[in-house]
Amino acid sequence: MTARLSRATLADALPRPGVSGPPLVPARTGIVHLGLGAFHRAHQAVLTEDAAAAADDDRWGILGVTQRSARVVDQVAPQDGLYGVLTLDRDREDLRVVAALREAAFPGPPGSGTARVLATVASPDVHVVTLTVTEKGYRLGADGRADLSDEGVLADLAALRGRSDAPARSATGLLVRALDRRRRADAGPLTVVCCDNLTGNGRVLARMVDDLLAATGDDDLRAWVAASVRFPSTMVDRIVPATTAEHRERAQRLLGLLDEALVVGEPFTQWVVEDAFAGPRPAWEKAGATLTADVEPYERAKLRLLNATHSLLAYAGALREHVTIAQAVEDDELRAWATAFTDTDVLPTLEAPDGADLVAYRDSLLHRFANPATGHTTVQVAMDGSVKLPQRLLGTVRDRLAAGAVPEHAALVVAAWMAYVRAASSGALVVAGRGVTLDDPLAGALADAAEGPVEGLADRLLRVEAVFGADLAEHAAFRAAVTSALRSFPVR
Ligand code: CS2
Repeated sequence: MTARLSRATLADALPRPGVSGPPLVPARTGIVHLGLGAFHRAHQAVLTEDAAAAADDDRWGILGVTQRSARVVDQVAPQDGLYGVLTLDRDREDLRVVAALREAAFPGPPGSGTARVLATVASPDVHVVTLTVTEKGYRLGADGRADLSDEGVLADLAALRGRSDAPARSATGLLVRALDRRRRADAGPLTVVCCDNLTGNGRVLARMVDDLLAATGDDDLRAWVAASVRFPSTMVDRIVPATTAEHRERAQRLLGLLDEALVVGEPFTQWVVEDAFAGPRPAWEKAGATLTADVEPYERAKLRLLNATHSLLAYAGALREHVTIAQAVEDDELRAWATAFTDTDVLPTLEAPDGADLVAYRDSLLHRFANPATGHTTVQVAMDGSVKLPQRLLGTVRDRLAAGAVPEHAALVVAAWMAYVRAASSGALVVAGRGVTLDDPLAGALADAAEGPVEGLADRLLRVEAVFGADLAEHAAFRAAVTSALRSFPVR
């Protein structure tokens, strides 16, 4: 039987061709990360380790906090926190073993994960909290503010008032409880770095935290957070598909060890971080990150070009039974739709970040999407459309409408999502012989709106205010554009 990856087995296994080991093993935990999914492990954790190694600074180990289950904790704990990142390109595969994750915790019941997270954020060694909890993890209300009716958030606010270590029920609730603990421990200023695909992610998170603090009525805590906690915005980018059994076998061939916590990524990585920190941080610029005063042009370009085009390829691709994004981008018609969408509707809404060439960026995206090696699936990207589209697509729609243009290509993306919702929620969607169901936090409401006569489908879905707000359903020309774009899809 193959041995499992751990500090002891790794020391015996290296060196091996195609494998690199951790350049530095952190001696302390300096970062708490909420949302220990594959993306964090393939992105910020790697850059943090590179930065720490480049600066020979061993303070930046990570406590990774999972959200929904203890699965990742169970995967990494027997491996001493070590895991591999398998980078896949058309003609290249390499594996890197990362040691940045010093600890992992699950805050849910049973167990004392929450107590551990609160105590760690209250440690003076910790200077940064990062988050990748996905769009739905923030429980944003339709107005972009904290949803104060959410039961998980309410339970966390009650725990904050009672100063209890009860298991956390929401990411933002856990965060404000941790901020309270830090203030009471007098552990000093803190920087909270949102790394999710939200427009103006730092500002959005700062406002949500403030909404939650206002609801607690604790004015001292609210004032301390305003004075001592910074929320820089960031743009994060790396395509990280779900790890499959085949990926694990490839990694095992390279490493000679079994890695249950393996993650996979494309070769490209980018991180642009607003340089507005309340205290020390890893020297991420030494690892290739861009530290800048203004992240928003980068973020907007990435969300509107990369993520929105990804969604178009995912919905339209799955409806044509393309299993992977790479297959979807090889479909001439879909590729033409993607290009028309970016060129006609998205590019006019963007301002190029310093010295960037957005047309070249758009071309590079299609090349990245066409990488067949990662096996990134259309159904994975199609998940959670109701919370993704407002962030990546509807800003483009609103900007174009405000400029007096009818964004027909963006309407086609909306229509692709609607056709997907209809097919997936009615059991009619089959990709590679497998039935696909609708995986979305609003699945129930979307299925209700999608049911019924095909005519009227666009109107019914446009009236889902949590997605489209109150304005878009009222816009006759946009409604007509979506209705007409729906004809490009097989809607039954
Ligand atoms: C994708 C993103 O699943 C999705 O919604 O669009 O995860 C995308 O792969 C990353 O944002 C790339 O940086």
